[in-house]
Amino acid sequence: MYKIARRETTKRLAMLGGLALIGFAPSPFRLALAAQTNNVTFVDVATAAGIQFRHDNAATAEKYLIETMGGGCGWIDYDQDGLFDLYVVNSAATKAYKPGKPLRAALYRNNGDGTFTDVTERGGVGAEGLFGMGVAVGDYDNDGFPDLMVLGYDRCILYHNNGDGTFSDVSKKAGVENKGRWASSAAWFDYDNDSRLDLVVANYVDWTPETNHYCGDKGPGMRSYCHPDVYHGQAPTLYHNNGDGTFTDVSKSSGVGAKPGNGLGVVTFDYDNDGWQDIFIANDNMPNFLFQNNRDGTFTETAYLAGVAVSGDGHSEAGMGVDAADIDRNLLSRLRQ
Ligand SMILES: [Ca+2]
Ligand SMILES: [Ca+2]
Ligand SMILES: [Ca+2]
Ligand SMILES: [Ca+2]
Repeated sequence: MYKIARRETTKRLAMLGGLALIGFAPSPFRLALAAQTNNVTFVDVATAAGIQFRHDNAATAEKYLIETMGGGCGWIDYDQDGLFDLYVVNSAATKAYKPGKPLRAALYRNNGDGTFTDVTERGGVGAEGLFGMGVAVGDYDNDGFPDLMVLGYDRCILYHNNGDGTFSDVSKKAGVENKGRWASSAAWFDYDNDSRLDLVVANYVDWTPETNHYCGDKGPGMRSYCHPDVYHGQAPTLYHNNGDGTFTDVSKSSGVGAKPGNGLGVVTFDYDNDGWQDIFIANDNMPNFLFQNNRDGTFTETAYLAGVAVSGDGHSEAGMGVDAADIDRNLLSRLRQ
């Protein structure tokens, strides 16, 4: 037995919540709801905490599609002192964009007193030259120190945590460069229950600088970014952890890479409670993927059967992120896109 929340329902609830909080159409009921629920506030302490990082969107008049994406970030307790440290991802120079100084990602060590120290250089995790899209944290070699998988356009970087404050780029040796694909996000999970983390990567579209179409009206300042439908989608990648520091690309044999998607978000969870991890991929403007784990190294794509491929009225949605959680504590996960 399984149960997945209808995304339309959750989306409407989210919209209702948003309306209440920002005071749109402020009925007395909504204002009362806001007064009850809006009792948590946040203060931006980034500057005071010593986090100086600024993401560069690398925007140009050429309107490269990769310029439309943010970099993402992740918490990682890389030195295992019990305090979460912060890794933030950046873009890079392109054929059309030449920044004044080289761009890099950043690792900030949590000092435990509300401040952070930039330890990128010592850590060796700057990812210079990578047009980054996101990061996934996981201890793939079970040595007790979490490692960094940095997603990016045309390639990815796997940084192995050496346990002494430094990391090594092992992408090539590990076989997870994801070369030639536009990786937008990824998740570490153990799909074959061998206690070693495997990796699923959501890929976006086959855009390249050489195939950068002109979209929008002709004329100075009239060019716009293209819709992703202008390009072909890319299938997700599934890497199996061989247990010796290397991975095997099992996208084809597992069925996960059987058809192209426009993946921007991925979450792994056991949606049918059979003890085997399944995969959901949020696709941009095309039906989503739900890969049911067949417990034999293969997956079956069941998004339509499970009711999570398209919206309630049958339209594809602009899926750009997804999470799963047991929000009503009935031990069944619900999807939120
Ligand atoms: Ca730490
Ligand atoms: Ca590790
Ligand atoms: Ca595994
Ligand atoms: Ca399952």
